Amino acid sequence: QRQPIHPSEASVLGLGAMGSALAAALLDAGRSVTVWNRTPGRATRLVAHGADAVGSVREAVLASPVVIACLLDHASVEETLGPVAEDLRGRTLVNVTTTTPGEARELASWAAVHGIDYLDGAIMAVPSMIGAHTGQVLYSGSRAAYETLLPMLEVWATSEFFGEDAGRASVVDLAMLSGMYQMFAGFFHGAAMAATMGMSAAEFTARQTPFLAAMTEELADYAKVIDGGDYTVPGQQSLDFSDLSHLVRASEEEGVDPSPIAMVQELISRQVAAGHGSEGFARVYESLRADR
Ligand code: FVH
Repeated sequence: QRQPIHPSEASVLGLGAMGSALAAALLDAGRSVTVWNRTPGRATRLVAHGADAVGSVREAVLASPVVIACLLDHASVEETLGPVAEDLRGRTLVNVTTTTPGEARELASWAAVHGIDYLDGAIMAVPSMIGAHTGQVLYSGSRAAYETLLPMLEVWATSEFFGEDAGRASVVDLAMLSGMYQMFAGFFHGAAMAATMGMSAAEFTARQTPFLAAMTEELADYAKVIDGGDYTVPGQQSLDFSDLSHLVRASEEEGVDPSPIAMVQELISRQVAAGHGSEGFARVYESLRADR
């Protein structure tokens, strides 16, 4: 059976900051690329670089065996791809739009119904890191698609495959971002506290950065306790000792919203109230983990 001849190797849907970076990296690597964007006029630089710009999603889909969606969110992916489901049949869809795990699984099921090979991607990089190999893209979904496309995917960043459940890459991505944003929120709270005695955010940062860096050394020990499931192992800082109500009070006294630290104190209090005060601080994990 003769294979269909495609004018390009990959089509990129969505030419925002990230979609443009992905398309540019593919072109830099000598790949032929078709591009589409909802709002016209965003393809000029890519076209100068060798991309073929088309005016409809359907044309973009029909142009390549591999379709890469890099849109705003899950809703925009559904809105864009829904009308071209039958055109996607027999092609590979790589969706690097940020979605929740459930949304990724929903798209994978939709793709299966329409005979589309689905690979979900979670980009752990900013656009300037694409092609510079300083970032990572996590994948889950079709193993065959991942293995076949790996030489192309590696043009963007280091790739890692997390299994055939399409939601898994998103779980890892969002778990990493969750840790990061909560660290930032803690930093903002600390900066707001320091500001009440006239310390600039820059001054506070000079103190906070090395302190936080040193504290991240603790994470590996917490991980050992969590994975071992024994919060009574000697040498741990206890939950009773970790009571943070004075931090909450201090924040209130200084007129600073205590929300970030109050949230941590709430997690500690739940475990203390359940009778675990003498156990290690890592037991806070038990207030959070999924019951599976
Ligand atoms: N930029 C980054 O640093 C992060 C890094 C981690 C992963 N994200 C995710 O990548 C997706 C795209 O992000 P982006 O930075 O390219 O985002 P924008 O520059 O805002 O471009 C958005 C594109 O989506 C198009 N779009 C929006 N809504 C629709 C729609 N309803 N139908 C079709 N296309 C739509 C938009 O088109 P237009 O506004 O120019 O017409 C842009 O092409 C995202 O999931 C990040 O979380 C990037």
